[in-house]
Amino acid sequence: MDRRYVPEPYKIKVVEPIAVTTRDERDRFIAEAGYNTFLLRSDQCTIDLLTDSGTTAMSDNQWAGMMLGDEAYAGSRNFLHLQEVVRTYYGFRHIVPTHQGRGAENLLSMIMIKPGDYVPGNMYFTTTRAHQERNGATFVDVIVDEAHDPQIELPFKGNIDLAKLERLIAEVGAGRIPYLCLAVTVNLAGGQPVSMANMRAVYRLCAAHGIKVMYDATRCIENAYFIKMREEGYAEASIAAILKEMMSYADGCTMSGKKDCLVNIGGFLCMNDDDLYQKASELVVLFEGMPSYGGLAGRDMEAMARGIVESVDYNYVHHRVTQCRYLADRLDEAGIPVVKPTGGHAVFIDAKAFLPHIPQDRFPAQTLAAELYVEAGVRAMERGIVSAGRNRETGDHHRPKLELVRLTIPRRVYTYAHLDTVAEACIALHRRRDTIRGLEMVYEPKVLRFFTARFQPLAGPTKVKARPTAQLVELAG
Ligand code: PLI
Repeated sequence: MDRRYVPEPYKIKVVEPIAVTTRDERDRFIAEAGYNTFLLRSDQCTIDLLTDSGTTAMSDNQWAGMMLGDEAYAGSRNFLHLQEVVRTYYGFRHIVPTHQGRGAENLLSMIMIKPGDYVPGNMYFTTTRAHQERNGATFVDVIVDEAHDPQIELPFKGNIDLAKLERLIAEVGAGRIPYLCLAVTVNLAGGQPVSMANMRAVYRLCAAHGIKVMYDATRCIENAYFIKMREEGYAEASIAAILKEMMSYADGCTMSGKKDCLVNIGGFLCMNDDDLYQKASELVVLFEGMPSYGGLAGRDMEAMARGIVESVDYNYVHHRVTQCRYLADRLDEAGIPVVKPTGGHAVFIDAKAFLPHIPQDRFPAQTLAAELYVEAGVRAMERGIVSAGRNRETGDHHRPKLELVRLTIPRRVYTYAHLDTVAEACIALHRRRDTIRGLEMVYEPKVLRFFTARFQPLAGPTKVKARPTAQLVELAG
């Protein structure tokens, strides 16, 4: 194997068989699932790249920790361990465990947002924005423009555009911006990182206006790795030191532990402010559980505490990000359009460029994900118009510039040979891309529709129905 790609820094102790299916079976399974990969059964998938969320293989040390769960209703020793580890590595004073990331988003949004507020952020994330909107805020995207272009290669495409942020503050007033939500890395931009310089500048600007900065820390370890590799002055710094500095430019964070804390379930909300903590610990009782378990078993908190310690190991994160680059390189060499540069948790195929004959209302990324499943049993995820949902005011689809299929690499689960299988399936699809037609949506849930929407193949050749002008402009662009 090419030595540009480091071998796995672990050996396999437990194995789980994966499904082997025929093409006819997969044709049937995807039709039964309404052409939505979220609705496939796991045992119908050969290689499951739906998400890196909760799909991590835990270490022997984490499993050993599971046996030390203290399942007391209050004051579990595993909570105290988790609290100590979070304080050590993330540096925040207070931690409220939650069952997963969106539990923390719910608490944060309820505590901080008033109807009519604005929450700026570096590109939306589905659950994060849904909680902000549910509490009456308008999300405002203040990411750099380049993040919306899949082909521009920049080291820190997740950065906030300070001019956009200043403009928003001038327009609506700092009093209507309870906090800024900074995601490290930016999932929907392709796993793009934010530079330390940008974090520092954003924090200073917000502090000057009395606006709090809350991180979505979900993939902060991958962000720290990119800072080490790409930002001047950090090559010699440890991942732990970079992480601590990153967090010093925030007032708190939400965390989906299911990603960079290397666990199958869990999350937390952190903050330094005593008053905010008081409110969070009152509210968590209503939605999650006591402030010392927040919806988690003691054993889950122990696994998360141990996972956090493992996550700052350079060898772990170096291999993880290298796996993503390996798959992206194989696709890129074959002429398949992928988002550049490759991010930290996934490879994103540009479905608009892959299937230019399918208009956005015919769901090119949804179509491509369904076809990839039929081709080789590889399950990917749509991250385009379906995930973006609808505008609350106009009822029209949000039409994101990025129409992507995400091949998400679970942590410590697959080998390079699995990734070769994925690459070969994508290449086969690319060769027959002209034969691929779009889909139409036949069932649309009101909230977070991508999870359970159902589709069917278009009968004839792809036709664009008459649409309002705004939509045509977007498609033309
Ligand atoms: O899935 P949760 O509730 O633990 O976390 C929600 C969440 C918050 N922020 C970000 C950036 C995420 O990526 C995220 C969840 N992501 C999922 C499920 C994913 O497949 O990417």
